[in-house]
Amino acid sequence: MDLRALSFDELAQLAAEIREFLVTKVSATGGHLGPNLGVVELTLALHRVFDSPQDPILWDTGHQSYVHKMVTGRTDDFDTLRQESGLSGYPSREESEHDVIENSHASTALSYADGIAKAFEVQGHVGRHVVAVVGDGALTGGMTWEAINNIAEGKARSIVIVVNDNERSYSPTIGGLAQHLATLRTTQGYERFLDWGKSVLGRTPVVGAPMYEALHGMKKGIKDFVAPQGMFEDLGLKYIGPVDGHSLKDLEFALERARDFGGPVIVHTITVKGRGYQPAESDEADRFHAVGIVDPQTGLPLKSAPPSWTSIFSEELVSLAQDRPDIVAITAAMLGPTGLDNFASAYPNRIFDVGIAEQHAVTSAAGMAHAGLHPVVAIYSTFLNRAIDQVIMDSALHKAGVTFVLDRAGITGDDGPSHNGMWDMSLLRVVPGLQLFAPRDGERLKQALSYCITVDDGPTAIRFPKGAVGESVEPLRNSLAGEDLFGDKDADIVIVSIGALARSAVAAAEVLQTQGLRVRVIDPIVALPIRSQLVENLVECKLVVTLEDGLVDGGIGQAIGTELSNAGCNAQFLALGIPKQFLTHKPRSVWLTELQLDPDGIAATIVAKVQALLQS
Ligand SMILES: Cc1ncc(C[n+]2csc(CCOP(=O)(O)OP(=O)(O)O)c2C)c(N)n1
Repeated sequence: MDLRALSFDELAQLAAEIREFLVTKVSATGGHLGPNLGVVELTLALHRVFDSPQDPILWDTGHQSYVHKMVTGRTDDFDTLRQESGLSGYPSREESEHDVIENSHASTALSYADGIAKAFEVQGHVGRHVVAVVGDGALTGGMTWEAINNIAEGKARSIVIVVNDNERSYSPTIGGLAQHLATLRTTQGYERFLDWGKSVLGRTPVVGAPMYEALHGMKKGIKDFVAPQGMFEDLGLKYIGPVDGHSLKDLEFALERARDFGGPVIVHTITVKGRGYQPAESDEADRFHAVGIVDPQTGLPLKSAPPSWTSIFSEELVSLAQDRPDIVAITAAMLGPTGLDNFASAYPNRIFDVGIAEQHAVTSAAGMAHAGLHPVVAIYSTFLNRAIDQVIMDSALHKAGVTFVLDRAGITGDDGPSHNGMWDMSLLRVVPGLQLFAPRDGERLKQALSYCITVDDGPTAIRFPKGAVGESVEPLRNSLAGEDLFGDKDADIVIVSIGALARSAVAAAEVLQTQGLRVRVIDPIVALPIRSQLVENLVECKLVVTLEDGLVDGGIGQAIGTELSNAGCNAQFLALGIPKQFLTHKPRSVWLTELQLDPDGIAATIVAKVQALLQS
């Protein structure tokens, strides 16, 4: 569709149709509904003013790129959104030349844009621009400020930064920056800019004297007609706004000026998350940031959710903290999704939302531990990746009693490669003194949490997957190895199951038993450090199989294998888990089957190993 051929009235009509389309499609598949409803006009304006892909448009985080997908030829694919082989929920370079970054970890777009703009300069690509759209939430991440510091230097002249300010991350965006944006929003500069914009637009369809004056005015000092106290200006960046992010005219006017300015510019747009969809607009919790399958009329889930790992953690922490006033909780802008909302309601003075700032969260927690608190940092496993240095240096080296609770660990599936929490165990394995628990069920999660909050001389971590927690897997007996879940103590084959795949390990053992193999399943309970009793308990068996919902490379299984070999154990060894590859979006259950981490797959791999051993 040629967006540039449409009148503003036609565009308004198109925007309404896009919203209706999004509600219909996303309510059927699940996805980031609220953020995308908020950027309909912004996306249309960007694609009219800039020439993607010649002018790359980078979506920070990328969860708000649905409309961009629609206007770049992917409307027909929305029935498959986030489904196996279907449309990705984030930009995807495989899908389109209009998609540039697909990492979906927040706050990276400005650095990417800085690099692209510098490359344009070096290569002499005159006239090309790079646009980075960054939310007020993503703007709280440290990388954006490292980027702004560089962009303000002026060597990346073709950058246009669009701040999509909807006052929200999931919950309202916090911190001094959010307050500053609020100040900018409420200055009279907003009205003055718009009035000025309208009058100039009215007179100037294309270029001409008034346009010259406008540009001249801009170069002379945007401060004359925008918020006078703009921090961005003080940092050396031109600032345009605030602009009504639902007015196509105002947006285009501002974006054209930014495009033609000749240096890095920030355009501050004000949008409403969930715009035009009443259930989202009136949802104070998160404005439908991300939804499952919902009734499009009411926005209510079609199925009630069974108890999740998150909800078990959420309730248990509230209960444990009752008698422990030193327990505090930290979230990096994910209060609801990590289950800390209950803690926040129960102990409003003991919750800290630090913004999308995982590195800061970890080091701030270490500071709190130093001063006598016991912080519980609840974070998605995948987002801990960027704070590993802080875990090692600020937390472990300082023997800080901090508990990390890693939700969405292992394969998450639907959100694609960036959201699988498959690195945490390999990364945490190298942290001196850190104790890690990968509970197999809700009961073990509670036990791990009540232990971890007593550890005050080093970091502890608990990791668990996304979704329903399911029934507990009761132990057969305690053993030196941990807890036995299946089989005799002197079985030939031992499956050491780390974490939430325990049920599958037991089911696989049942299959193997029917085939005449003698199998024992144990849960070591403590994933890290590898306990010597576990190793001693395994040295006599013939085949040790480790199973984990994490990367095989450098994982807990390989750590156990190394310890066994150091102990002179002659047992054969097999480590099962996630191979070192980026897993595209498809349901967790499908991936587990494909990677042979479901009961039949585990059993088949073990049978193949046994057959190979018998033949050798
Ligand atoms: C490093 C990192 N931490 C946390 C998240 C989870 N997350 C996804 S979107 C989001 C909020 C983003 O807010 P904002 O940038 O304002 O975009 P909006 O959804 O409001 O448009 C968060 C915290 C993430 N993607 N990356």
